[in-house]
Amino acid sequence: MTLQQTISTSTEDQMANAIRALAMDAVQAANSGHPGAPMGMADVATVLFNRFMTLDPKDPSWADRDRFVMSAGHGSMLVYAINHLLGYDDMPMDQLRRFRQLGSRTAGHPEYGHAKGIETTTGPLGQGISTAVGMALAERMMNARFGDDLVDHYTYVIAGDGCLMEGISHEAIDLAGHLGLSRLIVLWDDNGITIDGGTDLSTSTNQLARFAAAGWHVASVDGHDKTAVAAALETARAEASPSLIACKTIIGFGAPNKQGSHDVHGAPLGDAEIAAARETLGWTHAPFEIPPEVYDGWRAVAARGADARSAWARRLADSPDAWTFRAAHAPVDDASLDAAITAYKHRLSSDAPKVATRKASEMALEIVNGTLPNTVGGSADLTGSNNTKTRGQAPVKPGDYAGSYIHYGIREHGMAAAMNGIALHGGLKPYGGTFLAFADYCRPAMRLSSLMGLPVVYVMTHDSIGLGEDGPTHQPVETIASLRAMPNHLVFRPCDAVETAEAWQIAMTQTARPSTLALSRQGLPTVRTRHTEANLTARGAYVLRDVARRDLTLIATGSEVEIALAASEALAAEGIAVAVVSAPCFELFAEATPEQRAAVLGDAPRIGIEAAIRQGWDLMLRPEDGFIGMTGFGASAPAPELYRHFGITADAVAALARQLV
Ligand SMILES: Cc1ncc(C[n+]2csc(CCOP(=O)(O)OP(=O)(O)O)c2C)c(N)n1
Ligand SMILES: [Mg+2]
Repeated sequence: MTLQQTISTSTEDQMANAIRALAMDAVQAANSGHPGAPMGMADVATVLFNRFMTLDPKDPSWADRDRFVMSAGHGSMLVYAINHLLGYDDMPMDQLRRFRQLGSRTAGHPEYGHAKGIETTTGPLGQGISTAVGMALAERMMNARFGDDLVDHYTYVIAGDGCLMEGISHEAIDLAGHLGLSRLIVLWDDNGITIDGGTDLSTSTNQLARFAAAGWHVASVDGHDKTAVAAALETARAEASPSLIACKTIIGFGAPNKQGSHDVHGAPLGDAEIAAARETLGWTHAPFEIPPEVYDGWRAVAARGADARSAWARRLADSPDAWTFRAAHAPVDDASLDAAITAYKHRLSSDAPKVATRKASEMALEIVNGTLPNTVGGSADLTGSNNTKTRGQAPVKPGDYAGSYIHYGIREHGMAAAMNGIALHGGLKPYGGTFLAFADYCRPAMRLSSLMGLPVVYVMTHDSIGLGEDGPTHQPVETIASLRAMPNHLVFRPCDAVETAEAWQIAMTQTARPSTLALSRQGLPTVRTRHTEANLTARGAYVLRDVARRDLTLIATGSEVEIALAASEALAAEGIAVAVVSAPCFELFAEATPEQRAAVLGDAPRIGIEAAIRQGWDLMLRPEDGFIGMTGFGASAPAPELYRHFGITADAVAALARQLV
C-alpha cells in the first residue's frame, strides 16, 4: 500500500507556509531564534507529516507512533509550529507567541518533557541523529520481541549540515549502517549554509558517499519539490538499510532578500523582510493567524494517526503478548528486584568474596538481568573488561534483533546517545560500559541523559590509578568530580560486592535520572560482612565502622574504603577512636536531612580518602578537615606501587590523622 495520496498541492503549500509564517513571526516576537531552518525545511516536513507520519496528538506516548527528531534543534520553531498545527493540547498559539520566554513550553531548543510530541532534547548538534539511532534500534528490538502487529514504526530525523559535521554523527551513522536499521530515515537539510557562511568554508565531504560507505541507502532531491520528496521517502521506507535523503533547500525560503544566506540562520528577519516574505509566499494572514483550511489539513494528519492508534489498541487487546508488552513499558518491578538483590546480598555477606567491583557488577547484573526481562546491555568494545555481558545474553546482529546485548564498537559517544534513544523509545532498559576515563568521550550524551531525566546506566570500570600499568591516559583523576558536578546524575563508587549490588538496585529502579557506576579493576575485599536488609547505599553515606566516642571520622569511597579501615585499625591500636564512613553516592547523601548527615559525619575531625581530586568533597569536608587523594595525573606502574607513590595508603592516612586529632 502506498501512503502517498493525491494531495491538493495548494493546500499542502499553504500547510508548509503556515510553518514558515509561524517561525518568522515567533522569532520576531521573541527577538531571538532561528527562522532559516524551519523556513527552508517547511516543505520537506510538511510532506513527511502530511503523507507519512503516523502519530496521535491525543496519545503522544503511544508506543507504536512514528518518531520525529529535529536534530537541527536550533530549528525548534518547526517543531512547535507543527505540534500546534497538529493540535497537541499543550501547544496553543499562546505558547508560540511566548517562544523562548521563561516558563513557556517553547524553549529555545526542543526539550523532552517540556511539551508533548518532543521525542528528545536537541540543540547540541549531532545528538539528535545519534539518539535516533538508538530509537530505531529499539524499534527493531521490540519488533523482534512483539512482531509487526505491535511494533512497526519509523524514526525520521531532520539533520542539518552541523549535525553531519559533528564527530558523533560518524559513530551513529556507522552503527546504524552496520546494524541495518531500515526504519531510520534521515532528511538532511542540504542548504550549504552554517553560521559562519557557506559550508565550503569548512567542509568538502561528499555526504552521500560517506553514508553509502557506511551501508546506507542514499538519495538526493530538491527539497522544495514535494512530489520528489514524497517519492524519495516512499523508496526509503522500503529499503532494507537506513536511508539518507539529501534535501537541497534554500535556507530561509520565502524571505526574498535574505534567503539562501547565513543572515537568516539565527536572527529575526525584521518587519520589512517579514512583510516581503508574506508577499512572496502569498500568505495574507496576520501574525499568529492560521486559516481554517490549513488547520483542517494538519488536523487530518492527526485524525489519520488516531485511527491507526485505535486499530493498534485493538490488536494489543487481542494479543497474547499484551501483558508482557505493557509490563515492558511499565516501571521496574521493585519488589521482585528487591527480593532477588536482598537474597543475593545475604549470600555475599557470608561468602565475603574478594573481587574487583567490575566483577561484582557482573555478578549483580546476573541477578538484575535474571529478574528484569527487558534490560539491554552493551559495551564500547570492552565487554570483557567492563564485565557487562551476563550468561544467556545474545548479541544483537544485523537483521537479527532478538538479542539483548549490543556490541557498540569503539564508539563511546555514539553508545551513550543510542542508550538515550533506547530509553526514550520505551520498552527496554539500557546500560553500557567503557573505561571511566572515557566518560569524557560520552559526556555530551550523558549530559542529555541527565537533562532529560533518563534512567540510563553507565558502567564505568577502571576507575582510578588502581588500574595500574595502563597509566595516566587511562586513569581517571578528575572524572568522578566532573560527573558529580553534573546535575541530576547519580555517581556510585561502591567499595565491595554488596555495595555494588545495592548500587545496581538503585540505578535500575530510577525513573528520572541516569546513574554512573565507577568500578574498580583491582580486587577488593567484602567489607559488608554483616547482612542488612536495608540498602545502605541508598543513604549515600553511612557509618561502616562505628566507635562509642569518635576522635576522628574517615570518609572513603570505593577502593579506598579498605585503606580507611586499615588506617582505623592502626589508629585504634594507638588509642585513637576512628569511625569509618563509606560514601558510595554523594548525590543521595545530599538528599538526606541535615540531621541524618550530621549523625553520619559527626563532630570530630574528618579525613576524606578517594584516589581522585578533592573537588566536590565540600559536602563531606570542612576547610579544617584533611583529604588524601590525587592532585594531578597518575602514572604507569603496578597499582600497589602507585598507591604508595601518590601517598594514598593507610600509613599516610594515619599520619594525617595524628596531626588532626
Ligand atoms: C555541538 C554544537 N556546536 C555548536 C552549536 C552552535 N550552532 C548552532 S546552529 C550551528 C550551525 C548549524 O549549521 P546547520 O546545521 O547547517 O544549520 P542551518 O544554518 O542550515 O540552519 C551552530 C554552529 C551547537 N548548537 N551545537
Ligand atoms: Mg545548513
